Amino acid sequence: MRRFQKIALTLAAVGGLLATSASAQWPATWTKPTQPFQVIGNIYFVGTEGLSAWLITSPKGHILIDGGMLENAPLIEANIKSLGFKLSDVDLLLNSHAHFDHAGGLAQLKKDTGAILIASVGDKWALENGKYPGFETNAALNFPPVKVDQTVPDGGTVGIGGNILTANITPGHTKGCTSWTTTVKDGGKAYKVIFFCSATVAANRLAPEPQYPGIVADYQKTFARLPKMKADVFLAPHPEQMGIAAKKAAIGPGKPNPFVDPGELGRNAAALEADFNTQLAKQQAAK
Ligand code: 4NZ
Ligand code: ZN
Repeated sequence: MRRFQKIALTLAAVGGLLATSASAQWPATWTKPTQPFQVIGNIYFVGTEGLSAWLITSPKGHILIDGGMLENAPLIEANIKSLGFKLSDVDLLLNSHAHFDHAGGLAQLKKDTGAILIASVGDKWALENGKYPGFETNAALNFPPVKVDQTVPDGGTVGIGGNILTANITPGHTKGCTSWTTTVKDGGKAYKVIFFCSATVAANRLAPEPQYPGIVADYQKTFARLPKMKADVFLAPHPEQMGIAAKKAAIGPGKPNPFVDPGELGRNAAALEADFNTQLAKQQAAK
């Protein structure tokens, strides 16, 4: 297994995950296997302990959202198979955003499933070049490039069988950050689901030299939009961002599905916006 060794990051902060301006290593949870499980209806968690990957199944073919790190591809594949699904039935790959920790496994997954990849226009370059825009020369952030077969605009839909997903471009964390939304049926009821892209500042430079032109306005646009979006089920790219451990522990026959929480998107959006404003002020003061 290839491991990312200690790398020197001259970054202000990396989403609170990594050390500041010091050598840092990706959290061990990101590549740590964990049991896949049914989240709600035909949606399954197939990621690792620290990086989400989502399988949406149908008799006509399955959709897989995110590939984790490069090392995660075999773990995701094993999870899909252990749930009783076939890799060859995965026909569509999607991505929350084009960072090494969510897109690194996509090239391998594409090869092994034969699926096509549909992604946003804004993230196409990063996916096809395997680079972190704005940190192009930092090899530790590279990942295997993967061809985007088709692009989707904001509001565009993709799907297989009865599973239709809408691409909501919520830019900032990346230029083409895509929050996919869909409706899922469970126990005779329909629930709105968001596969949230992310809106953390993480390692992004906001000022004085922005990570990409227009990044601050993009985050602000996203924070204006998120409160208007409604979701009964909030699914995040990092499992701990959605309190997955507590939810998993609360799953049980006859109990309400713990993943149904119509307030979760709004609470996250407010916290993320507050953090963004703090980081922006800090970065502006540092110039
Ligand atoms: S992320 C870095 N995708 O927000 C950047 O969890 C962004 C993330 C993780 C790590 N980085 O630059 O080291
Ligand atoms: Zn990211």
